[in-house]
Amino acid sequence: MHQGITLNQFFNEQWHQQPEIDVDLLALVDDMARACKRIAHAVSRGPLRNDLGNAGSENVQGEQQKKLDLIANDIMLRCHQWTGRVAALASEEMETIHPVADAAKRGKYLLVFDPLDGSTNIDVNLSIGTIFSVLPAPADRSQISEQDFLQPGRNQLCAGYAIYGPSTVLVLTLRQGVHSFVLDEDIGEFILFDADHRIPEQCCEFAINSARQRLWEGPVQRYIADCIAGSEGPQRKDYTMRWVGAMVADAHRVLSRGGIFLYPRNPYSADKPGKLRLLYEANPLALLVEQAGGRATTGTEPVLDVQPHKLHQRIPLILGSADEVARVEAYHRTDPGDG
Ligand code: AFP
Repeated sequence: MHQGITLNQFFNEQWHQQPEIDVDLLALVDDMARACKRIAHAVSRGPLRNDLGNAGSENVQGEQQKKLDLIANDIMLRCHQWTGRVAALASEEMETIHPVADAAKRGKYLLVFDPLDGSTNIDVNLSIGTIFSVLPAPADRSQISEQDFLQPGRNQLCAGYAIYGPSTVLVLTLRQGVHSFVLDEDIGEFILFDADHRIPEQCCEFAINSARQRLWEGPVQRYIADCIAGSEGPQRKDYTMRWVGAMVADAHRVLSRGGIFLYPRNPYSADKPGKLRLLYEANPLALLVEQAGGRATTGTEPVLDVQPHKLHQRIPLILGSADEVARVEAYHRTDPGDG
């Protein structure tokens, strides 16, 4: 696929090659591109519009909401709820699901998203992003419930993220490969720059918040210790560590050049087994990584196989280069102890 074409041209060409791709899903991708352009603009203007800092409210997770969290959430609602393609939306920033008001305009997709991941990075001008996942809506859309969203990640029809960094980049999959587009602000178009991306199978870079080491489960303790032992240790190679503090940024680096991202299970907290949310953080990134040839696991099972039981459910997440994630899974199999 040739570089330099627009998002619409790219998917139009894909549709001619694979007519089974639903044109309504392609239209939803176009809606999403529009929403991400608007969020990118709002984020870049944040300091100039006094939109930094806390909004004075908390989300369902009990976390302080940033003004830009709510602005981004509002943009996502305004770009998707009138299109007739979405039956209902769900967001990290909304406690309950948001069915499209006019039942007659409820489309065949459910959209679940984190409108602005990495909120604590906003005020210090570090990379943040929007993460989204598209699920099939039920045939009968007259009564949409939270239960309709509780589908395993393997059901996702589309997943992706926009990362607001030196450039605004949109990375997405419709289950036929992972494709990346960069926003050309001069013309307001996302331009293809990496089609059918493959994540390197080998890596020597891990991403984990080492300040929480005391809370990691045993296999992750041992894996990270062995990485730190470097070429003298069992991994027989030296590693480096990176931690941005916004999963979308850490995952983008891992997807782009290889590596492994870990936000492991906390065996000391039954109600919060991990920090990251399954439906709108772990599942979309897991689908992207698997589509690019990588792996995504809880430590003991593929993330995409997990059956959700509540909308804002948290999950341990380990994803990245296939060989490295498989190594961590082996640590869980050979010595699963929690201590
Ligand atoms: P915020 O959106 O509150 O900044 O949290 C971001 C996040 O959910 C995820 O994007 C990061 O990888 C993770 O939290 C960072 O968690 P720590 O602050 O514990 O390192």
